[in-house]
Amino acid sequence: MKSNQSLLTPQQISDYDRDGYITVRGLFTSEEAGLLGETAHHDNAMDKASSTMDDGSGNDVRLALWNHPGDGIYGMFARCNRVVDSVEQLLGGEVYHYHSKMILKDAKVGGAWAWHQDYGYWYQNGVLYPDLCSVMMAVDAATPENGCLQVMKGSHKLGRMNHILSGDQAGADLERVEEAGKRLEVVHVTMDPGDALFFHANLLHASDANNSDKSRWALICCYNSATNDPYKDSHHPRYTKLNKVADDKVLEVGRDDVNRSRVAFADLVADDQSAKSLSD
Ligand SMILES: O=C(O)CCC(=O)C(=O)O
Repeated sequence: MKSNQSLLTPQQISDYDRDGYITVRGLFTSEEAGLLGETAHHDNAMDKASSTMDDGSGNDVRLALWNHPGDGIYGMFARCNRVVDSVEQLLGGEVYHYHSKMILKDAKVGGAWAWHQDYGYWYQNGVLYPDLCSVMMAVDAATPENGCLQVMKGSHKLGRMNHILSGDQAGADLERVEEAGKRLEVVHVTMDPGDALFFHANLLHASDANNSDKSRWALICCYNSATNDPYKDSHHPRYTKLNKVADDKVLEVGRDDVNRSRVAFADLVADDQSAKSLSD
């Protein structure tokens, strides 16, 4: 794949504007996706840095989060042209890496995520506009059985909703979620490794617990527009130039046993002020 090519078609961009998300099948090859999965599933540092929250029904919502993409395989996925150029097309200009996270939804115990908008959290961080985009990259196949992501199509146009803390998680105002659900289609986003979902910061999304015997891990890289630099410091970075890498770096670094895990994980969730500040 050549660097700097315009990846998304005008149709994909208008679908994103209308629905708040697009799915790009096979954005990564099976070898690239396989290296990501193999690295992640054997990554002791990531396992140790992960945080677990109760989903309110006794299941574990587990994730590892880091603010700077690094030079390892996760960083190559987060910084490669095919992802970042696409996000820049969707947001209409330069973006920077806001953070990345690995969602470690394990077989049998992986917890549910309540309906929420990411901007419901990020609003607390001094981010003025909802000009952010997340890219969810499937590490394992995601199906309704193992708790794939669900999105409410077109809900990014509802504007930011109030988010209310319930247990460890902040969810969008349930009355409004219910009303939105009567009007908007809920889509189960099934994905294969290598597929990517690009979604708007105000898109309502949720997922069910994983009662199956298959894990459902996913890498989610989040980007903020360079023009939307937060007006105050928070636990996620203000504008920091993102150094893009050529697409073939994903394979090059992924095949390099020594270098592929080079990322500094941050245990940010345990003291994540975004959710807590919602209870004030
Ligand atoms: O992966 C999931 O099931 C949900 C993740 C999510 O909603 C998030 O990280 O904001």
